[in-house]
Amino acid sequence: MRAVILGLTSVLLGLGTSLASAVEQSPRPQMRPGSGLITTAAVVSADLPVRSLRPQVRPDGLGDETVVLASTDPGFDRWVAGFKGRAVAQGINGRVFDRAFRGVRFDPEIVNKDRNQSEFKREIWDYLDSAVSPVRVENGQKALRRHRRALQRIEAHYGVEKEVVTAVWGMESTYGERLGDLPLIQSLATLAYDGRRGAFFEKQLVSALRILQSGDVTPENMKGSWAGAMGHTQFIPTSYEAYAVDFTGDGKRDIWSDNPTDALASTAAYLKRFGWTKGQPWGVEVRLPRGFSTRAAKATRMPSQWAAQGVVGLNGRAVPNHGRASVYLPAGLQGPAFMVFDNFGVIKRYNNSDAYAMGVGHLADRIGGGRDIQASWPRGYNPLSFDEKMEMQRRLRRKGFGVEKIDGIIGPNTINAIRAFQQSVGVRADGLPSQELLALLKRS
Ligand SMILES: [Ca+2]
Repeated sequence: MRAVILGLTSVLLGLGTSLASAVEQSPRPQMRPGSGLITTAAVVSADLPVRSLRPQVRPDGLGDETVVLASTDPGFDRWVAGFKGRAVAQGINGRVFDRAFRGVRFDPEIVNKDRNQSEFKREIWDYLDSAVSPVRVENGQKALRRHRRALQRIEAHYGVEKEVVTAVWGMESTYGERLGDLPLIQSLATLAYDGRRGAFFEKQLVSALRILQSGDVTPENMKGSWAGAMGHTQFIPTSYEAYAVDFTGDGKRDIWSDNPTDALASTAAYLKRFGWTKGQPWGVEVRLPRGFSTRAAKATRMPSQWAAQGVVGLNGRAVPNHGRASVYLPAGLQGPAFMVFDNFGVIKRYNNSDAYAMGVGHLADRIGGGRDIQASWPRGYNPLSFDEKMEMQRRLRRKGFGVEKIDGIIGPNTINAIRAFQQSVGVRADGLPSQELLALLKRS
């Protein structure tokens, strides 16, 4: 997947140019179909989802009159008039349409976000450092405690572990902190009119209007990311229609509410629908025998068959029989290895990326008290601890290299600041958050 930069510190997963049919079955818009098992770091870095870090708050403020006036676009107004006919032909009530489009304008900011998706290369270890940061694990444990009763009921009903549902929540909206606050109809209408993937967004827009027509949510409360993903676990409208559930029993599938119950249940329903097996891990870290090849990893075998080939758990014994599995080498043969089961593929139905699936799976494990990945990543440098990363960010900021947020997360803004600092002192501008860098910051 392509990662994109929006704003200074935040990175998100953009929309791809090829929206495969898989998109229709995925709760949120995706870039492109997955490329199967990733076996080298070089491939991995181009295929990482970093969308969960995306910014949701627009600095300019929606509803600001100057923004609205500046974005008036006669072509857009004509398009809306034409689209109304198509929407009504698909069963949308004219009054529902008019109410939904009240005050809706073409939003050039949305188009900017869609078009200016800068590439941001990210290694798997950097991705996991932030996707499964100590803060996110701790906040996940707190969120689970806070919503334990609802999550337990959801687990009992759908057979999806509360830790897994919580982990998706953490990845998608930082446990409800970042739902996206852009008016959905305006974002989708802008993207449908803009036309780069007009057919896809027009379909989402009609779906969004049907949701309004159903009375689940008002136009004022129907908010989302710039790309149309909505609520605590970021469903796009067609996925909402197909999979969202009312779990609170008030007759509304409210995935936007402060109460995340409907959204969390909808996520569990989605995972269940795509074959989640309760009790089966996403994956288990394993040891590989000497001479193991990346080609061998792609085979699908039972754990006992893998054990016969020398692929065993970290305890040296065969991995318990959780069903058929392949071997996932997120950073090639030099990094950690995992035996991954069918549930790994189920998580990928949420976002078709191996790295995302591993992020969700590992975050769920850690929320449940599981241990960190044991083998080390082939980073090629001596990494900093989480606290050291924050110290590095503080030191960069103090020296005038614009770090937006002291959060221990290495995003494009921090990497740019590292590079600028490195250039200023005449060392190679590799942008790596290494022990060497921190030492240099302390010295200079
Ligand atoms: Ca409800």
